[in-house]
Amino acid sequence: MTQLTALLSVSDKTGVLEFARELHGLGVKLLSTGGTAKLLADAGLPVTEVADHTGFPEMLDGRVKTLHPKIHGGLLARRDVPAHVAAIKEHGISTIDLLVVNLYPFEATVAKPGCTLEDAIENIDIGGPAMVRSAAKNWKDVAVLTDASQYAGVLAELKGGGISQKTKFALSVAAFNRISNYDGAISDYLSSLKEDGTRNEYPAQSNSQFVKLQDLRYGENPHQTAAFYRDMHPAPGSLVTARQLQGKELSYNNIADADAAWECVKSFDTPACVIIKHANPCGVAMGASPAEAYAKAFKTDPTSAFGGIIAFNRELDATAAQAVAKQFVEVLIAPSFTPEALLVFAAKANTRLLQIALPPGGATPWDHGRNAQDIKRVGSGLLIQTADNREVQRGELKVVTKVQPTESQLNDLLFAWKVAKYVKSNAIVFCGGGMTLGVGAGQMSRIDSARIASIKAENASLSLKGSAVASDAFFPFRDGLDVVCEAGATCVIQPGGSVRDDEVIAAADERGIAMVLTGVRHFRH
Ligand code: 93A
Repeated sequence: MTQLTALLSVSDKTGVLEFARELHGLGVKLLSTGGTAKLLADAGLPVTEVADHTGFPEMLDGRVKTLHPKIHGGLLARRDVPAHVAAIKEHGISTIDLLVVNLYPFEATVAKPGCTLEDAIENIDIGGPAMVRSAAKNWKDVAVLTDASQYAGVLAELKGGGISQKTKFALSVAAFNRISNYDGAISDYLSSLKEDGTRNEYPAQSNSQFVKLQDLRYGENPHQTAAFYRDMHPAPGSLVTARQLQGKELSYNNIADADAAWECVKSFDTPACVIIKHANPCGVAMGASPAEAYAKAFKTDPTSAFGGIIAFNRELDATAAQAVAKQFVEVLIAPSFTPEALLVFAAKANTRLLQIALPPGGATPWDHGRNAQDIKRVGSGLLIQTADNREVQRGELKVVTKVQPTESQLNDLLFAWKVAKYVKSNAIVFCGGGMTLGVGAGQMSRIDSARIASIKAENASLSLKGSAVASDAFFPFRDGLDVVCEAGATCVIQPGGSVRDDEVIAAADERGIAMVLTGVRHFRH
């Protein structure tokens, strides 16, 4: 068997001497760069310096050490392609079968307080990643080790007769992951600076996934700074594709609320209007026209609607525009505006008008124009989950009471359920006739949300008699159900799944109301 060659070039020298010693014991020829070569030679191992191997000295303070055809030819040549074998032979290049590299400690360097731009730049490894990429690309012929944790496994396989293709592929994937993270760290770090090394708080591009759209005047509060970014490839129909037709600059809270309004309104197939305050819907309604939908949505909670963010899923016409213009509105969103509607707002130059095209296919299919992932920042970490893009279909509902809901009750229940999904938990939403009648949002107890929802209906002089009510999660006790029934609800939609479901269902039967279970929960925090 031909002798194997290993090239070792590591910044973090942990475990490398022991590993090299074992390789030597297995008859592997050792090639190495300056510092690594010295460590091995000092320990008495026979090692050839890369500079001697290539016949080209390390130069430019080590910036050029391994960037040589004798190295890259040896890593990249395919052993099963005769032309490759002939070419390296012609140029006196020998193959390298094992590459052991870990990179200049860029991440650790920039993490140090007081790190200068110059320090950081000198710690950008060029030759190491180049070799890692060459070896990882040619994984069928070359095993590439980028972390000391891989040494033992590779040694065991070598002793067992050779490194398997499975392992070589896994090593190649790990190598590309490492390079990708390394480059990501460099890109993030450099993006965070200006050319003089001072901090650029909101860079033009933070990393390859997001592009900055604008700096914001401030964040959630005036003492916070903020910027707005969008995905490199935004989903059609998402908020970031909006065109602002007029009005003051959008604020941080405007954007967050506009997103909540738009996400909710675009989930309806029929003309609908959503009014948002502090990320919660304070009025949602369907109507034969945008004007009718708005009038109904506004009725839910005229007090809270003041200064709201209002979204429509149909072209905004003059009639609806005139109605909306009577109230103070922060942001108005629609897929389009008639010229007459625009004229109504021309007199109100501060009102922000956003035009967003509906996603192709409208409200369905459900995932169109929605994020695949939700991301939340916590402490020094991230919580990432698939987005709550689940919509319960009529056929999935399970009636659990003696009383069956009527067709019109079912429509109200499904409407209430749709709205509840966009209300912060605990959510209790009373509806009837295609509009919200009372919304209880964001309370720490479900029963309080239920009480608040009925108080709000009372404040708006809306009757809850015969209403439909949705609860975003199950009733843990019958008390919450008692509150909504006493307020006037005659049908309920909720996920079910409580250990006390039986008690809650019995309470519904006792009160002679209809209850359907969705089997799906919509917590929103
Ligand atoms: O300065 S480099 O980007 N230029 C190179 O040609 C090169 N080749 C290997 N850095 C280079 N390396 C890196 O040197 C390796 O990735 C490794 O981190 C380090 C090992 O150097 P030494 O063996 O001299 O300690």
